[in-house]
Amino acid sequence: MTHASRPTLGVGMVGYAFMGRAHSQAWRNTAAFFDLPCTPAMVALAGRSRDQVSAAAERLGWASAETDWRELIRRDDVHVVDICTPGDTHAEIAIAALDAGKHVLCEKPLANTVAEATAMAEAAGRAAANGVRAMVGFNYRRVPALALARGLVLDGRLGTIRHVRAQYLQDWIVDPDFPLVWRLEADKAGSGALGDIGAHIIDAAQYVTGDRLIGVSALLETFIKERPIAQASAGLDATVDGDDRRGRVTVDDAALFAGRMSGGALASFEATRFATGRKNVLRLEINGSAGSLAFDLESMNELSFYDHTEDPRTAGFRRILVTEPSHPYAGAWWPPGHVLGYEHTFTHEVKDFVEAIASGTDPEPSFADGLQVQRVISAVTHSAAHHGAWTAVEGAE
Ligand code: SOE
Repeated sequence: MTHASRPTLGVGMVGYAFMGRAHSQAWRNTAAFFDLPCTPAMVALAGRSRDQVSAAAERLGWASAETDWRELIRRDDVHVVDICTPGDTHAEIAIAALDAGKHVLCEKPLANTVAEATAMAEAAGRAAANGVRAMVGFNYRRVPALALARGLVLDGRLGTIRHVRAQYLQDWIVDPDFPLVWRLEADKAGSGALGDIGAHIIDAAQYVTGDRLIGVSALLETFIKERPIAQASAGLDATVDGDDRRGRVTVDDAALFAGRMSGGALASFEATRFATGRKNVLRLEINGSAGSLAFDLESMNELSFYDHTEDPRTAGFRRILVTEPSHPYAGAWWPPGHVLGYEHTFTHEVKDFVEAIASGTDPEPSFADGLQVQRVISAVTHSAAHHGAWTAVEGAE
């Protein structure tokens, strides 16, 4: 089938800040690199301010702009709704879109509470019965090296998994004068480092091992309790604008927890925005009876693999450059050794989502997966509020 004769998949997106920009580039580029069964059309972008959303639509490649997401959902030319707004709006938009028969891609974390995530997973279940698909945007699953890691675990190359060690380290709020942006307000973001970046390592660890966290013992800390009031739309790069009023930080700055995985492994997780000098470090190490894997997002085209079955005289961690055509996603891009970046994870996410829609299969991570991560977050919050008391993850056997 030529590209021109393929059906069009009309996409509408809500939100156009950091994640909206990342998703826009994916919707723009995926069909140019992957042989998609249908062609995404960037039909409309929704945001509250007419001037700003129109300018963003033009800059990011959307054909039109809406000032109300409800209008986006009502449009017949929109088949997919992509939600890139703060967590407090995810449930309302996603449920309305699914109930209206639109496929939904929703940024992580799925919601701000277990109750919201449960309602969203139920809506996704109802929609699936009518061929409507929902996926949550844990984009790091689509780093080729992490997808390869998952494959090696599935092939049994690690044997029985004993340890999972996961870290997500940033430092963008180390300065006590960094303003109180929405990510630091519980009513908008749900939680702090825990839900924003902790959610990523919870999902990545569970995805790579195929196991689930069943219980946790946790600590949460808010080092800076008050910060200068920010302008409403301020993002990660916000600056103080001379206003010296301060407001209360209502989320965690850092989360640290130990856990048990369903397969018997012991796990440790650390998510912080106070790791000075660490800008966006996602590290995952997994030790099994037959070998180990190590990944670091700062070297995202590499995976370290130790094969414990090799001759001990020559065994050792070796660095696999994950850019071969036989590696996940890599063949669609450049010749071996020509590396990929952060934005490609979103392109791969869109590819998988579009293929699932076209083939009528449920994409992963599903809203049920997003709900399960939310339950882990809730168990961590509960444990931390009870001096680190052991807390079972709801739904875990
Ligand atoms: C900000 O902390 C953030 O942009 C997260 O929200 C993203 O999900 C992560 O990929 C990078 O850091």
